[in-house]
Amino acid sequence: MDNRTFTLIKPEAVAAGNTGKILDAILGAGFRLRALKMVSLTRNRAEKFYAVHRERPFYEKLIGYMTSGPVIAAVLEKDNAVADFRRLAGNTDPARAEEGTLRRRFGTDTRHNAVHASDSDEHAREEWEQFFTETEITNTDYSGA
Ligand code: FUP
Repeated sequence: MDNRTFTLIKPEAVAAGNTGKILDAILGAGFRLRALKMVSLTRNRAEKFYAVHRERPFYEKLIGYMTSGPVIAAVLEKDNAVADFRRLAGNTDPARAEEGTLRRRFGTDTRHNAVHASDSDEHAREEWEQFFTETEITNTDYSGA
């Protein structure tokens, strides 16, 4: 399905009280929320989520960070969801992200960069399936959020 993507609001953004502002920006950009939950990742779950980065030098610190506090997981829907949400998220490094992007507004450095943004339809599905069952993802059409 090419109109859905997956995001995590990362621990520093949740801890700083920016969850509401980030969700507001996401909704304001035209995304609909299809599923939402707060989760404290175990090491096992974080390792599975970031398995593709296992050999990278930043991996251990990334896992430590992503298990340091609760995250907010969400399935987002919009035409062209994956690409449009990556644009809204901005560059991996908040200092290089465009003005107005979520990472520029709420991130502090490349690890503490406020949000995850799936990089393909296939990965988006693999990622949301780690957080939501099919029945937890709503298909109902409704106005507003
Ligand atoms: P992105 O797709 O923009 O999230 O970027 P990557 O897939 O390259 O990186 C995934 C996550 O790894 C980033 F969100 C944060 C972390 N990371 C680091 O901690 N250090 C780095 O140098 C690069 C990435």
